[in-house]
Amino acid sequence: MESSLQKAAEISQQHPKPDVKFSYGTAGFRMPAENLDSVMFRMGLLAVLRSKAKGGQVIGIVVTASHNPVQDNGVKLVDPLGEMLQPSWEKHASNLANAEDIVDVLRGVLSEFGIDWGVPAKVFAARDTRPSGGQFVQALKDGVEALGGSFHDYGILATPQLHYMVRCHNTSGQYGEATEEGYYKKLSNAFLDLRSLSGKTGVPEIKLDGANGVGALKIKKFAKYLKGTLSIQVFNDGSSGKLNEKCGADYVKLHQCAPDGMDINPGDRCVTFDGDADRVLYFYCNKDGKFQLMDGDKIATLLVGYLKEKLDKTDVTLERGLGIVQTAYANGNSTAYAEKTLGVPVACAKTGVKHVHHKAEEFDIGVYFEANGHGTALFRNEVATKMNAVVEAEDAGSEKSKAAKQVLSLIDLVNQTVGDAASDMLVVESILHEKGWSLDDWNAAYTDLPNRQRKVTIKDRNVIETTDAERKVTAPEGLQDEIDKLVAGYKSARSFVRPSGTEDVVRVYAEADRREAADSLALAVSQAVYDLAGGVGDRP
Ligand code: G16
Repeated sequence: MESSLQKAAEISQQHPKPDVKFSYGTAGFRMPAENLDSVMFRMGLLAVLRSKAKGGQVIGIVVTASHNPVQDNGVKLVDPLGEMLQPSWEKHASNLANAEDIVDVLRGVLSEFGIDWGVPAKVFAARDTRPSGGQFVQALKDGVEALGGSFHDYGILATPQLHYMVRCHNTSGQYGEATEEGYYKKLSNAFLDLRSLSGKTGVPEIKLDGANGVGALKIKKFAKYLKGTLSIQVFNDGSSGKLNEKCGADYVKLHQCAPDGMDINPGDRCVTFDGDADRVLYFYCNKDGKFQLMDGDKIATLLVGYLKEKLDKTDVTLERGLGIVQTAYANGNSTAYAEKTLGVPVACAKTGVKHVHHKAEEFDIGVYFEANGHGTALFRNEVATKMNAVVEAEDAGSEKSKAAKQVLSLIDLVNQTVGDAASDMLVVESILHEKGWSLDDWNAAYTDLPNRQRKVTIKDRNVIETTDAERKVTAPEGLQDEIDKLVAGYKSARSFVRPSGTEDVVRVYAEADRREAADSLALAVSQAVYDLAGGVGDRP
């Protein structure tokens, strides 16, 4: 062990640490690519320790900065069932990234978790389409191999595909085959089953904004497995535009407009992925030419409504039930719709998949979606067991049996490891197709309260401290009072601010009864943040 640690220290000289303070944020480390080489090498080292600590199961590493601009990059670790790295390890990731003496930190982790050095370690890695990705995968490999771990490079994958590979491998193929083809086969088979169970015909046409990222490449491959059941026209496929520039799910959500590079007519069914294809949103222009966004809240409520309908048909009862998990960004009307109209409990967690995912595990079926389009559904094994029992007990042609089969196919269509734009899109398409709904029909379920998000740059975003699932500010002093005062001046209004964990900004969210009110509240709160928390650059 000691010689491996010393070897790692030696090789780390080839990956010198810049004078930067690193912190494992909402989705790992994220910043301008030029600062990240040493972090990559060190995350390779940490992944080896994590794999050993988990009895030799595979640990995943994704090199991506998702929705950030192309000059950024990032890295995050993936735990054995494809979920985000256990939060208690994040501080070790940050310590290792910042360490002058890496051996000291590695020894500390080994002893804190009583890690057995003799356990062989395995790491899977993949990256998005950023130009800096290739060299970073090499740095990861250097780290993994310096500590004697085995390394498998999947090349370019959508982030949720790598999460999927990790789970498949660690469940010995029970979850699926750990190959790209295996992923397409499992999900497309489930989609085709849902199609035939629906008894409906027709080929919906989709216009997809691929954010000039990996999702555009992968959806073209995926489409071939769908056997002509869906027509997907891909825009922003990376052939000319820049990654995430004026396109992609983050842009569409933030600006509440269609992306550049897309040709849209009223009524077209439009979809947007983010840069690494773990978020998806739908949008369209209605007959009056007004832009309509179907965000993560709309997707979650569509899915939960569908599941509830199917569960009711099967008469199956679930001890922990069906629930939905949202964050502070969820539109107030979506929460009311879920609770009052659908009759489904809603839990609130802090922003970040790592928080919402764990909250969703408390239900038998936990559907989580962030308003930005990042989400999935988690199904406990009992759900499939109960559905299989219904299928066995009931006549094959009965409504009960059909509903149970539909739930079973849906379980296979969902990538339960993390939000997955392609899988989520196929879930939405299955539901819309079965119901015979257009986006207008779906949108009519409830009307969003007008809302606005803004970003404010301040000297040090860490001066903003929050509580109550990030809905209230505790520092700097006086900021929450100011927000409360501003909110009181508007009808049906709500606003909160929090430091981003992926960008060097403070995020501001506001909603109110009217568009102008939401915009003006968001502006006023942004100005308060700028004034009271050390704004830099132009005042909003
Ligand atoms: C990541 C996380 C999401 C989070 C988003 C923004 O998404 O996975 O859970 O909502 O960052 O986080 P923040 O507001 O802290 O910047 P992605 O798609 O960028 O990986």
